[in-house]
Amino acid sequence: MSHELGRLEDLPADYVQDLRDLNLVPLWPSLRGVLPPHIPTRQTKPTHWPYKTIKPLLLKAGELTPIEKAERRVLVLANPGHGLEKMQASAAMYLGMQLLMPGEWAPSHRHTPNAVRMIVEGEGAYTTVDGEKCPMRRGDLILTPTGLWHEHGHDGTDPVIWLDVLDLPLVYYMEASYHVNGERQTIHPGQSQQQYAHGGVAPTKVFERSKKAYPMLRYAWTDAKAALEGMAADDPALDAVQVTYINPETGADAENILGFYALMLRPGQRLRLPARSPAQVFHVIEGAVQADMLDQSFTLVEADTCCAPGYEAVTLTNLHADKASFLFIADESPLHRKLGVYENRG
Ligand code: 1HN
Repeated sequence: MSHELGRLEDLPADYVQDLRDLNLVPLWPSLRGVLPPHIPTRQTKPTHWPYKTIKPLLLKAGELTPIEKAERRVLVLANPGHGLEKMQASAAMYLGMQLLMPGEWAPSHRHTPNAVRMIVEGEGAYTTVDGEKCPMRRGDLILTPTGLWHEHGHDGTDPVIWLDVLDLPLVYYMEASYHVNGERQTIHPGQSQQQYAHGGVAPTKVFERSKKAYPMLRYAWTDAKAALEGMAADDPALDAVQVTYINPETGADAENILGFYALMLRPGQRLRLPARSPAQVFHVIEGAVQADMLDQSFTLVEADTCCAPGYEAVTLTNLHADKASFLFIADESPLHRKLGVYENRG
């Protein structure tokens, strides 16, 4: 049952002022606002950021602002529902397209928010995370989890562009966001990805497993794509051909707050994702996909990105009738599950 509650205007102005002078506020005029019936108020609006509109403006930023003046040369994909200046794609997710030009260097730092990079375009760049040099190739996912040093370099000949996904809005809201600048990292040999290159078996030192909280830092697209194609071929009846990027030591999500997935849509496939509480981001790695949510329909081509608010179903349609399309998905599921607010409403 929902009663009409008293409004602020129903109270004597001098009473409200007396409260305010003592840093007090009556709850009942705002109760329905903070606790709406049945479904949360979501500022996250379905939003589409076409890559072809971003790329020229990002290249222009490369001319206008030298890397030394930017540290990270990024155009932020901001959700207008939150207000552009908030630099949020959703309540917990930040998205940005970052440009590194040949020969440029983005110096080493570490910070409390967790980041991942999904490589969009270009060859020859690399990011060094916790001393591991991770080559950046199209579709690769590279982790830079909380607290780990990271820096970017580029030995190639053409611009490199990637999509950054961070839990910055949440960590900032928690008043827990800060960074520390560092020295150029000493690169140690080895690729964590080689340690975990085969599913179902994990490296075992005598009596000891990896003590690293984040044992695998680079997830090559060639491997994720091969896993999806293998699943699809093995089980033609499987409708959601999807993998989750996990920590290969624990099987948990790769990072603590945001979840990362790759989804394959078979030729012409239409897939309805149920209404679940976390907001989601979709980015086309290969192919073309129509994304329908609420009253919006986005046509996503390669390298396009869009976001969907939580508690809404999303229908994805592969616009290619003769070949598969592949999406990278980021969402707030790990956060919702850990906090106990995760819901699947079907
Ligand atoms: C950051 O450290 C990077 O290291 C990119 O490339 C984007 C956005 C907000 C805060 C830190 C990077 C970022 C960021």
